[in-house]
Amino acid sequence: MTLTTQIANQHFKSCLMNAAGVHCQTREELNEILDSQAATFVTKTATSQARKGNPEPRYVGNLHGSINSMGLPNLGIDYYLDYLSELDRSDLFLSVTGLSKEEIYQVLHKVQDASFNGLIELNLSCPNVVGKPQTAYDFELMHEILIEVFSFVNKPLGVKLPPYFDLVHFDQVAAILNQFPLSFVNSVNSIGNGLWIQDQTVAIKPKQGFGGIGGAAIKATALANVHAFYQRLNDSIAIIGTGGVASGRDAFEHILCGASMVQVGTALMEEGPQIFERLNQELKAEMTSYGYQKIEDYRGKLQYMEG
Ligand code: HRO
Repeated sequence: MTLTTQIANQHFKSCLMNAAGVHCQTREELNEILDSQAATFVTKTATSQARKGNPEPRYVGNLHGSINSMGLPNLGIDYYLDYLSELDRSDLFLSVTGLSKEEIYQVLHKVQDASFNGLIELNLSCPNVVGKPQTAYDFELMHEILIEVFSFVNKPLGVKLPPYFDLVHFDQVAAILNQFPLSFVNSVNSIGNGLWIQDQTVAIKPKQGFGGIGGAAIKATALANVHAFYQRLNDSIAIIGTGGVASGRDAFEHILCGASMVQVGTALMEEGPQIFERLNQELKAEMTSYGYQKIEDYRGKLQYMEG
């Protein structure tokens, strides 16, 4: 029985890791993920300069779901590149973005020129920056950005996408993504701009309470996105499944839908890095119950009803 998996020629001892934004802002938090039974880590999404993010409270969660409007708090791209160059490992993920396309290019030029030799996750789907739309909902802009990015980045790079809800949108997005040598696509980021209400008041302060929804509440949407892209993307583009993973069974379903790696956000926030020990054990138990020995025995083999 093994949970090993592969993305962009990198081998991982497990298929479970953190989702960007959760337990990954400082080197102390990232070290704790490395010390856990997670396969690897992805950093908090880094921008060209450090950011404090939005006013608090900006996250509320439980095991049923979460809402956040963090506003991209991070220590800046230089911090993460320094830390990653000390680690000098090719199996770590660095998440990056910018508040404009120019900033995205600036950050990625730095990453391309640095000694970093891991995987780049380009976040095109942050829902929480005041006045900034989610890039990946503007298909023309996403296309333009990917043309420029692949003109100078030759390190393994994938994109973090927001959830889509219409089958035509999956067709349109996949048609764009298939034009590029992407190493992976990560579906999904939080569902943008939900509202949580406690008593008579919004649960978080920024943006009058509007924020990204995560956790169990979004599992169905996440699975649909993973499978829709699995059906449409070139085989060379791996899929990372993110959304609503709090048990081994949840991870099993993401893999059945086509995910090669599964990320954990809200449940990691609630339980801490020891969650990976439980999830690895539960996923193995789920696989045993179906007679599967490895991820590739069932990845993407979701069954449909006849007729
Ligand atoms: O920092 C955030 O507010 C944030 C980001 Cl960048 C993201 O990609 N997804 C999310 O739910 N929150």
